[in-house]
Amino acid sequence: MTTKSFILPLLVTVLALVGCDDSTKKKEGCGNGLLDLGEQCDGGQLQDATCSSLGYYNLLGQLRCSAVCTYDASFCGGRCGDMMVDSADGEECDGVQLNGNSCQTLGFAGGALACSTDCRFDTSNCTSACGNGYMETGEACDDGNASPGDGCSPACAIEAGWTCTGASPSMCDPICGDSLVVGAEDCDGANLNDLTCQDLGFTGGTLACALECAFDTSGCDQ
Ligand SMILES: [Ca+2]
Ligand SMILES: [Ca+2]
Ligand SMILES: [Ca+2]
Repeated sequence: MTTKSFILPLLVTVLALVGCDDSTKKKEGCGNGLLDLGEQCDGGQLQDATCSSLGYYNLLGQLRCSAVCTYDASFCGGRCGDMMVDSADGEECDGVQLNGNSCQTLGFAGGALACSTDCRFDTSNCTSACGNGYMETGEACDDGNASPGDGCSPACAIEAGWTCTGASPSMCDPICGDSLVVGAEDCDGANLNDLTCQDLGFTGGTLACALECAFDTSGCDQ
């Protein structure tokens, strides 16, 4: 065996060992560019995750991998769940951050405002009180009482034939011209509230309704 023929196989063996050592080293540890157990990412290996797939708003942002092989979303903008209210991205709230709001600022009498998992206000535990004279969310009117027949129902809905202001308390007035006789109206259009001239003390004649929903007795006989 010549020296040359001895050295060549040795060199090949050494190179192979070095190569093997090198590839063994590459199989473990953060920074080897390969995804190892417990790593979210490594270098450019991001498991196909993007800012968007992780729920971030900045779709043009670039997801990166940190030095400790966790996702670095610092260029991804905000997301729902990061405890920051990203109003520009449509969030009303985020977690316990309610952006300075409460049930009261949203028009309810009281209760506990919460934030849903999609960063919208959850008003299910807010409370309103019909009849307190204060217009609240969920009420069409609140005239300060629980009486029916005055325009605002005991459930704070506007009754048929009435119109109510959105003030607190609501002021309700009959609608003259809707053919419904309510409140202080004598009549409305052709609806004479089932009354006649005789009912009103006249001997006869034809009862009519004036434009302002009061009786017109000019056609009644004395
Ligand atoms: Ca957020
Ligand atoms: Ca109320
Ligand atoms: Ca009417």
